[in-house]
This record gives sequence, C-alpha cells and structure tokens, in this order.
Amino acid sequence: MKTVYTERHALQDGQSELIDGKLMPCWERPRRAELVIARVRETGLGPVIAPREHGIEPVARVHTAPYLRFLETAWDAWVAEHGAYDALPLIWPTRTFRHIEPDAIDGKVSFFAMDAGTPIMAGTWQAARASADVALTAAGMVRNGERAVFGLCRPPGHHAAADVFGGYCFLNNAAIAAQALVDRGAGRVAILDVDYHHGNGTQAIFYDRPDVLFVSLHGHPRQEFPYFLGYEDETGEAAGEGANLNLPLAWGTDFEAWSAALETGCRRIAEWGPDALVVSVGVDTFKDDPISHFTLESEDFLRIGERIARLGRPTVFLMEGGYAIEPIGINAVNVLAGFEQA
Ligand code: Q9C
Ligand code: ZN
Repeated sequence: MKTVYTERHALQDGQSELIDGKLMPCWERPRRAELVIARVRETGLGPVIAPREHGIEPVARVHTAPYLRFLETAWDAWVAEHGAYDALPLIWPTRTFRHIEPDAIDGKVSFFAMDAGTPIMAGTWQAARASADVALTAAGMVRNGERAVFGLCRPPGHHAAADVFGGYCFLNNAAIAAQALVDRGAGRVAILDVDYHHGNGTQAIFYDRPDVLFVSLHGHPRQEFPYFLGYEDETGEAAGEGANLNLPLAWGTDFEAWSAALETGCRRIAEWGPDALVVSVGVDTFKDDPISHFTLESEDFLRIGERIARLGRPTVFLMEGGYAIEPIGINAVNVLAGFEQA
C-alpha cells in the first residue's frame, strides 16, 4: 500500500490545549506523524509519495467561504491584536446568542471554534492545507485504480464541520476526500470512522446527503467528547435519511464489544454498496491512550484492517487521532498491514 505524506504537517505545533481545567501541552503534536511514517518505512508497507497541490476548490466543496477566509487570515489578525502566541477562543455562541460573525479577531475565533483544545498558530493554515492535499492525493490515486492508499493526514479532520474547527481539526480531510470521489464520478461513497471520538464534523457535512453514508464507532456522547452529537437516533435527514449510522459505546469497551459494533457497521456498508470507501483511522481506541477509555490492544488493529479488506472496496485510509504517542506507529500501521494481509 502506498502512503501519501509531507513534512509540512509539522507547521502545526501548538503550545497548549485547555484540558481538565488546565492549559496543558497539546496531545496533537508533530511527533505523532513522525512515528507513523517511521513505522511505515520500517515495515516496508510500500512507497511514500508526496502530495500534489490541489488548490482551494476541492476544499471549498466542503467548507464555507467565510470559514476558509477566517482560517487563512486568523493568525495575522491575532498577532496584530495580541502578539505571536497561540490563538484560542474564550466564549461560544451557545443558546440565547445570535450567530453573526463579528469583526474582532477574538470574536471570530470564538465564532468558528467548538473547543479550546485547538490552537491556531503561524503554520496552521499551511499545515491544514497540506493535510487536505494528502487526503485529496490519496483519493485521486484510489480513483485511478489503486486498491487502497494511506493518507497520513495531520492535523486530523473529522471534528471540523463546514464552518467549525475544533477537536484538533481545521479542515475535514475525510469529507474533502469523499466529496472529491463523488465529484470524480463515484456514485456512492461510504465513510467508516473508527476513531475513538465521534466524527461530528463529517456527520454534519453529509447529514442530508443520500450519496455519502457515514458510519461511526465512538465513545458515547453522554460520556465523551464531543458530547453533543453521536447518538444512535441520528440517522440522517431529508434526502440523507438512513445514510448515517452511529454506534456509540460506553467507557471501558473492549475489542470483543467494539468488533461486534464494527461488524454491524461493515454490514451496513456492504448493503449500501459504495463505489469507494474512506476510513477515518483513529487509534485512540488503544488501551493506553491518555485521553480515551476503550481497551483495544495493538494486535486488535490488525483485525480491524482485515475486516475492512473484506468489504472489497477501493479504500482511502486517512489518519485521525491517537495520543499514546510511542505506540502510534505500530497501531496505525497494523490497521494497514491487516488490510494488506487479508
Ligand atoms: N478530556 C481527535 O482524535 N479533547 N480529536 C478531549 C478529553 C479533545 C480528539 C478532552 C479531543 C479531540 C481527532
Ligand atoms: Zn479521536
């Protein structure tokens, strides 16, 4: 399996995230991708290829123009106002407020943010664009006949909605890849999200769409971030009714229960009959993940890849979360190796 990768991910290297009431070092750090690419090379998974620049057009198929304008200009505006340290929001337009984009940069950051864990810094825009280019390049290769390609995206994407950043995500790489596949002639695309967290952004982007099926296994929103989406009664709306499947799982879920949910998700995908599959690969389901509460072991990730391979669809794997930093390479590449061995 070929891997698409660029070192430009390292341009996103935030200082701190708000977690448990404290500003702490960001879990989502460059070392994550460095360890994954090292493992790709060490195991001889396949050639490593640089992304092709795709321009803003395929990104603008998923994200709104005001949001992209904001992301591109946020750092300069923030520096002009406050100086050169990470931008984080400090208020949210919750119930009772109006949703009007303010002029002041502090207000803009708060308007577009969903959490205070996702700092905007000097390289954020470039890193997020590079990550989307990784996803688009991987999708293009699959559209051109590769059985499967690994897009080593960083920063991740699945929490980002059409005009929302957060959960360490700015541009929704999986959604951008799925939309590109549709735009290049795939009639139906399925997205399987195995990250520990619900892919709220991906769900929201395709919620009313009949051509993109979203299936997610994740920590139950009653217990887990992002808390406000990911329940099982969210089945899609309007023309998209029936094209969304959430499989929320309780804290402490082990691989036996998790893989039973994967089976349910895979059966839905098989029935759906997609022309292509996008997999949001998070490995924060791992037992030692510092911010998560499932108990998967490293070998279990091989089984995940094997099950996905049995779907027999052209497959774009895109990196999402995983914060047990040292074993992240083993865990992520095990998914791909399991797929290749099947
Ligand atoms: N107490 C991804 O895996 N903070 N994002 C959680 C836990 C946000 C994770 C705080 C976690 C976002 C792509
Ligand atoms: Zn996650």
